[in-house]
Amino acid sequence: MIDRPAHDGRAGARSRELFERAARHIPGGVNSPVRAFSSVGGQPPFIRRAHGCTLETEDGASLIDYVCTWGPALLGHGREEVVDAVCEAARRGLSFGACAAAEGEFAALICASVPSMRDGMVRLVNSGTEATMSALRLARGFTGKTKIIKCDGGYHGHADLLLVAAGSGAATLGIPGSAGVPEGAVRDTLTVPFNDAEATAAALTAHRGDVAAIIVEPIAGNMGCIPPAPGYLQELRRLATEHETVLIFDEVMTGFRVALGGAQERYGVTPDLTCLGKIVGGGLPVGAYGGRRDLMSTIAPLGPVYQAGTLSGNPLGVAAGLKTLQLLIEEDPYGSLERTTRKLVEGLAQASATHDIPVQLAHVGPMFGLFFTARPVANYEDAKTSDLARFSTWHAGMLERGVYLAPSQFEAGFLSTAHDESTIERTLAAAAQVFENL
Ligand code: KE4
Repeated sequence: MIDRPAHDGRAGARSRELFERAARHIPGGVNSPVRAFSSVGGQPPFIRRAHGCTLETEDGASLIDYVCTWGPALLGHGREEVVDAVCEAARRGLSFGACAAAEGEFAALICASVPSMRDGMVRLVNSGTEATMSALRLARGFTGKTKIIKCDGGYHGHADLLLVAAGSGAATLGIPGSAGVPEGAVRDTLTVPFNDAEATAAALTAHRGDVAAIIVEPIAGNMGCIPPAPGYLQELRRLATEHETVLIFDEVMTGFRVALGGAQERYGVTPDLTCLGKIVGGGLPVGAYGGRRDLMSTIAPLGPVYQAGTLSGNPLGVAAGLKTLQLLIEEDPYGSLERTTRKLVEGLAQASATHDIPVQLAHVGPMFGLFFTARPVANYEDAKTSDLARFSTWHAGMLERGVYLAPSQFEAGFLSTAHDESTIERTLAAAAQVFENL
């Protein structure tokens, strides 16, 4: 093992060996592409253990984690009450494939917490992808319409109909954004810029009477972190109602993160359907979609829209999600999370300004974004003006100083309740050094 500081998170000999071994049998050595560090260079450190806001790597480094397993670890890694709940459930059986009491309890608590589900229903699935895929099928089945509108740069999982390249104009038909996605699968998917209600209105007008759904991340978290412009979400709500189009908030990332009731609670805009993932499973594979009772009553076995899943609502995911939700309700950490994140973001702004590094910073609750550009960032086009080479140097510099950031400019950063004052101070000390050398 080369002599390196205990906090140096770059892949050492052990991680490199494990990466080489993984790559023999797993495409790219990873089970999800972004983990390969392709867009920032270098190799990923392998994680041996995670606790609180700390990751321990196989090379013995201890890192401050701002990925939080892409959002789920809002209560920190390995929160004892959640682990205990999962272990207790596991001892009763890993999966029944049959009805169990905790599912109804969990569904009731989700519906009580998420405004769009308050008088409605929710269906548990196993990932955010399943949640959005199912919600869109439901919107099409309920309305009998075929087109869907999404935002350029919005990511809603990897279902074919959502893997669409950005449309050149608001009303252009979708073109595949991935090999293996046939033209027909995206022909009815329209893309518009985020934060552009006019373009959305134009797409609805161009396809009047045939747009089943608008699906949007209410806070864009897959092009960095971009908050909604004032009035944007309210206008989408008005347009969807006017056109009898289902408004779907993809809150897989923002759900239970930016408020207990997600972005829809924070901004006071209630969609017709909401997709959840990440935190709803407390770190286990759980997704969910739900909302208006008339819509959800169209789902099998009540109605003609089919959706199913062997492990949907399984006892372990329900145990983790239910306990996580109960703790969030009991502890209400949102004020503290807001203050801690603001301290981080303000500190980063100050450090970058000290070294004349043009950055755009944004945060909503405990999710934040940093772009290396002088141009204000309101949508994906703006985000793409970020200096990606500079981002890579930033990412590597922070990793070398013990701070583990998402390995892509187009991802958001996440805090947990385990990030405390000293965590932020250590992060800002590292950032000052990296900005100085950028
Ligand atoms: P999953 O199928 O990965 O559980 O969820 C898909 C999804 C849906 N909607 C939103 C807003 C999402 O952010 C995601 C997944 N997010 C990515 C990171 N931005 C997960 C990380 C990964 O792909 O490895």
